[in-house]
Amino acid sequence: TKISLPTCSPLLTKEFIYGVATASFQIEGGSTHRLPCIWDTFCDTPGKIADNSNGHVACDHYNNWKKDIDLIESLGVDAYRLSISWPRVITKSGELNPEGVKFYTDILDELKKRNIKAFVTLYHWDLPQHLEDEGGWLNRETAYAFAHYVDLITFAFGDRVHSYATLNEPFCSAFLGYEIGIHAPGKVGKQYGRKAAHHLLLAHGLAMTVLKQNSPTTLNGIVLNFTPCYSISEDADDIAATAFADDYLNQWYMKPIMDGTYPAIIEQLPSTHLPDIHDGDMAIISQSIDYLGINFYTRQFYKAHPTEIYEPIKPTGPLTDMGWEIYPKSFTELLVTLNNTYTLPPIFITENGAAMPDSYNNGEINDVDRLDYYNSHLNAVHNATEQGVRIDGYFAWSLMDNFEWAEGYLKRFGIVYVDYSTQQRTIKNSGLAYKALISNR
Ligand code: PNW
Repeated sequence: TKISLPTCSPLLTKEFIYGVATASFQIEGGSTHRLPCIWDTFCDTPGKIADNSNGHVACDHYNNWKKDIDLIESLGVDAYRLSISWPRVITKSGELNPEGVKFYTDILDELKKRNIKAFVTLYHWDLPQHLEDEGGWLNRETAYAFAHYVDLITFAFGDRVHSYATLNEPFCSAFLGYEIGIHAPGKVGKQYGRKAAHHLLLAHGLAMTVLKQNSPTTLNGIVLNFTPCYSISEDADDIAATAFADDYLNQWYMKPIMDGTYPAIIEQLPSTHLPDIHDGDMAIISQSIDYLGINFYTRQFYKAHPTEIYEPIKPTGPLTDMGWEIYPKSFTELLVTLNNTYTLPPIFITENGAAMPDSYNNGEINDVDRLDYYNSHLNAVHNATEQGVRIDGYFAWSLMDNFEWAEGYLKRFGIVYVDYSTQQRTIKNSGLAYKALISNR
């Protein structure tokens, strides 16, 4: 089995960028060499992580980074998307930590040597704990602290980077972390989510200003995740509930950046749930970006609810190990709809992939379901390009199995298998198919 695309596809040209993606907390370990972050604290809170694990060792990428770059090179990818651990590179007093900076400049130098483009995400959820102690993303000052960190680190990285993303998935930070509490820091309350979201968006905007100054030649943007919303019926109440869910969960992060306004449903929210928007904030948030990173995994059905505004419906049909429905058609629909709704910059698919069973067969890891997922979803991306959407690249999530947040190490998204007792890496069949696709272009 392999990944096959229509012969004339733009996804089969050398200009299309293929990559693999990771995030600092999920792979690095090396936790004694950095400040504590909100995910360390969350992992230490009983009942939060499915296997009671933590990120102290993870894939021990902190010690294995060079071999991991060999692995990335062996896959033949054009680009590697990594994230920078803020608590590794900035001290409590807000200065650069030379040890942390060296860790990343060594990696970036090595990538450059091997002609692999570095796509650097500046925030993939590992907020320094001391900033959370001051209110975290509920505190407007955190946005300024982020801009300060971005100023220092981009200056230190110089010309080593191809592309920066300010934030990864502010939806996850704000909604999962501060509204329903299934991610760090585990706060629960509708009075928190929108406030955290606004400060995250402000942090993005302030960081964009810094990037335009310090790093005008890199591609600078943001990574958003979308879970397209579908109504369970043609019933007007269900359709209205679904539209609300889409504005609340997806467009809440997209529309401020593209149009400088929150979705109109903001008028329906109680004043206690509203963010504190200062004059000028929306202009900072909506300044131009060079590209938009889109992460896609699944879609979600909704219906109306007697007391809540919407109710998600438990998915049926083919599911991944996360319990997420496999429905590639909604990936195409998402990209086409966004293209019709907004004036989009070039798009990179910055994450797509699946947690799936891995079955061993004579030292071979035959993850047919994951391979199928990549095949169908790359074809979904192709179909979007056929309908006029400009897409410049695609990153598989993830390079290797890693700490899958609230699921701990129980769910595996890698195209490379990690044996956590030996830290041995083995390329899965999906990884070999991805490599073949890239080299056959
Ligand atoms: C993304 N949701 O997380 C993250 O960027 C990755 O770090 C993560 O490993 C990957 O997807 C797989 O989960 C998400 O509930 C987590 O909507 C949860 C959701 C979306 C994205």
